[in-house]
Parts: sequence; C-alpha cells; structure tokens
Amino acid sequence: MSGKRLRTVFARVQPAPRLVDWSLFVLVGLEVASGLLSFTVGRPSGWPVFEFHRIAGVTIVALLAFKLYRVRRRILDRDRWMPSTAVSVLTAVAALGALSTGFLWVAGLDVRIAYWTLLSVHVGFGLALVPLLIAHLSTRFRPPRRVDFEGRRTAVRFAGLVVASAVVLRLQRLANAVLETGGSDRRFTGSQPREGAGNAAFPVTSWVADDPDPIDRDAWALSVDGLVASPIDLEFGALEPDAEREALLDCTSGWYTVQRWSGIRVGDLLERVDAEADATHVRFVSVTGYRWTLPIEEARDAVLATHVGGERLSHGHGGPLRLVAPGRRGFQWVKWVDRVEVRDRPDPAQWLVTLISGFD
Ligand SMILES: Nc1nc2c(c(=O)[nH]1)N[C@H]1C(S)=C(S)[C@@H](COP(=O)(O)O)O[C@H]1N2
Ligand SMILES: [Mo]
Repeated sequence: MSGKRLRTVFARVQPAPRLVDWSLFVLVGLEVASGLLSFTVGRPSGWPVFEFHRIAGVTIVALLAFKLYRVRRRILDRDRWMPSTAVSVLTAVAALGALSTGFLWVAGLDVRIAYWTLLSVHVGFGLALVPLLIAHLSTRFRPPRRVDFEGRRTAVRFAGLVVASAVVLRLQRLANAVLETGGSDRRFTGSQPREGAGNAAFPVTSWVADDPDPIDRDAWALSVDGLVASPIDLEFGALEPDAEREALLDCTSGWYTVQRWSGIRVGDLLERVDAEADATHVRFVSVTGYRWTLPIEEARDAVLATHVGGERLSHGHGGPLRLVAPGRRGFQWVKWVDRVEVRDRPDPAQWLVTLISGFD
C-alpha cells in the first residue's frame, strides 16, 4: 500500500480526536488502578485483574497509534513547537516506555536493567505517566463533546477494539507456547519461576529501601504482645521451631519461588501468650519498622520461618526470623521480624510505612 493510500485509510477509520484522547485518559487511569491493585492479588481467583490490565494495554496501543499519527506534525515540525510540547513528548515517552516494557515482559523477556527487573521498569514508567498525563491534560484540555461519544457505530467500534485486543493477547500466548519463550511457565500474576531450594535459589529483594545491618542472633529477641494475657520475649534459642510448610513466594517485581519453610506456627505462638477474645488481627513488625497485619485466622496458619530449604535463613532473606504468609504477595512477607503484636483492628498506615521504613 502506498503512503498516500495508508493515510486515507487511517483518516477514514480513526475515531474522533476527543474520543481517542478521553478514552486514552480513562484507560491509562484504569491501567494505573488495576496495576496497583494487582500488587495485592496473590490467589488465583484474582486473575481477572491481570487479564484486564493486559487487554486494556493492547487497546491503548491502538488508540495511541491513532493519536500519535494525528499529532505527528506538531511533534516532528520544529516550527510548531510550544512550551507544552515538551510535556506532551515526555508523556508519550512514558506511555511508550510502559507499553513496550509491558509487552516484552508478557512476551517472556526476563532480564534485569541495572538492579531492576523489566516488570519493575514497567511499573516505574507507569507511575511516571501519572503526573505527566495530568500536566499534559492541563495544558491541552478539551472538554469531552457529546457528539464524539454518541452513536451505535462508536460503541460497536469500541467493543470491536476491545475484542481485537483480547484476540491479540490470545495469539501472543499461543506464540509463547509454540516458541517456548519464558512466557509459558509463569503464574497468573505474570511472575516467572526461580527454581531450586534454599537461600541461593531466589533473589534478595527489598520493597523500597529496607537494608538493615545483619542481626546478631544472641542480641535479638522476639516480643509477642498486645491483646494477650501473658506477653513474652523469646530469645532465638527459645523459639522451638517445629513447623514446616511448603509455600510460594511471589514478588511484585515478577518472580516466584516454591520453598520449604520451617520455623514456628504463629497459631502456636498465639496460644502460648493466650491471645484475648476480642483480638482480630496480628501485626508483624521488622527491626526496620516495616510491618504488615493479617486477620487473626489467617495469621494462625502463617509461619515465622528460621529456615528455608533446610538452611538457616540468610540475613538477606530475613534471618533470623521472617513471615511466611501463603497466598499473599512477597512484600507482605515481613523480613527481620522482632515483634508480633495482637490487635483488635487492621492497620491502614502499613501501606505508607512499608514505603518509607528504609529511610531514616
Ligand atoms: N522488612 C522488610 N521485609 C520485606 C521487604 C523489605 O523491604 N523489608 N521486602 C519484601 C518483598 S518486596 C519481597 S518480594 C520479599 C522478598 O523476600 P526475599 O528477599 O527473601 O526474596 O520480602 C518482603 N519483606
Ligand atoms: Mo517484592
């Protein structure tokens, strides 16, 4: 097809500019929301969050193609540059960065860029896109017009676009399976396997910046307190580790590992201190202040591990004691635990605390 023909076809099929722009805005918002939400999903029943995120990502590619085609001269023609063009270009770069890393990740590329996994870079682009898109929108704001959104044809076209995106994703998955890329043995979360047993089998990961000095086991003690009849301080030698549990750790940076963890069952610990009747939650606190809270029934079943794959937990993996919370994402598996606090309510502030605990 000649360039001219292509342009005519493009001009004919492209939706109204405001429809494209506002759809992009809404879809990016939904992507940021579903991407962040996906961080909290660790059980297979939550798969729709991930599928939605992927399908909407493909839909954005199509809409962004229309958009970039439409504005190409404003960007390529230097005489038409305005101060706001810089913001527009940066917004496009962040969007293309998020899309390309997302697609390479889905296609099975499993590489690190400096310290970060490809998936973490994707998250970085996505988060950078939020302020850029808001700035871009404030410089180039055009209110949505009813006429651009009305009509059956618009609705049908849009539905067609979404269906086409889902089909593209299916074909992509088929290609992964046929080509046996790293894309085929991943979890529903997109995470890729790290095989083997023990400390060396999987990476040491920090959620943001937690990096405490190695802990001296002889100076360390675990305190169990809060809504309990008899709080205790347990030295390492007094832990009596006798529980064992196979559990899957799934990090939001895109890898998972199945390990045999051993240590103490939190339920045994709670019996030992005699948790009170109105207790509903259990908070696990790290020496760094990092913390996470589980509902008490779930907590009973969790393990505070001293060992992984038969080896003493290394410092990097949270030794002397770390939380093993099956079904939860990795960032909730608190490392370097030195306090267990029985409570009668959840802990919304934990979200903020996990982000800043590494800075002092
Ligand atoms: N105290 C503390 N616990 C933490 C973290 C952290 O930064 N600080 N990182 C979490 C994250 S994001 C993951 S994926 C797991 C990683 O455990 P690993 O380093 O043993 O692989 O620990 C979690 N526990
Ligand atoms: Mo993680």
